[in-house]
Amino acid sequence: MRVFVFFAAVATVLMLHAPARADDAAPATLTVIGKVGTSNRPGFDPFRDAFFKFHGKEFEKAFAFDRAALKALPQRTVTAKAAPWPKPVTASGPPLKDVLDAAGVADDATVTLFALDGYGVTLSPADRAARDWVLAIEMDGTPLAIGGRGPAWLLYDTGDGTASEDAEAKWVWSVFVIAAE
Ligand SMILES: Nc1nc2c(c(=O)[nH]1)N[C@H]1C(S)=C(S)[C@@H](COP(=O)(O)O)O[C@H]1N2
Ligand SMILES: [Mo]
Repeated sequence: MRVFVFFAAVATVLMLHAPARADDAAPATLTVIGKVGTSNRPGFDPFRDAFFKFHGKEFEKAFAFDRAALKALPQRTVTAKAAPWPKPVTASGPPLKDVLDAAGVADDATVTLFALDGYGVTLSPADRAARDWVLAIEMDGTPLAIGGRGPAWLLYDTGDGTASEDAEAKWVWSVFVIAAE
């Protein structure tokens, strides 16, 4: 009897800690591909990875983040303003560096951030180090949506100033994949 109670207790604890079923899991919203240090998903598959295929993004190694994983990283809030915008934006999310570190991307890697529309911006190691780049996932406390500027928006703080057109061109919205090489 005592043995039974013991095993019942162990079974209960195991059930409470069971991982979420696959259909409860959140989808990846941002994937780092190429020269990552750790993979947490299988390599490119032309059938499963239809949208990566559409964009010609094939890879062996990749590290995928769902929103919770991005929120679990340190968060920064930036104020940014570009000339054509109606008002300054308050946006928050993890620093680009923390995202790349979590994926095991080396500091001397060049990265290109690609958006859903195919727009891409390449940052050399020097470009990466020159700014406190943030991958915003919220604006004014509201999650950035697909169809808006989500899933992620590359920005940096401009304080009271206004970004130049060159700077604004680097602020990629709707980022979903980062290629490291
Ligand atoms: N995904 C994506 N991000 C982008 C662009 C784009 O075409 N697609 N254009 C860039 C350029 S050149 C500018 S000027 C701004 C324009 O959009 P916004 O000022 O509304 O952010 O976004 C930048 N980020
Ligand atoms: Mo632009």
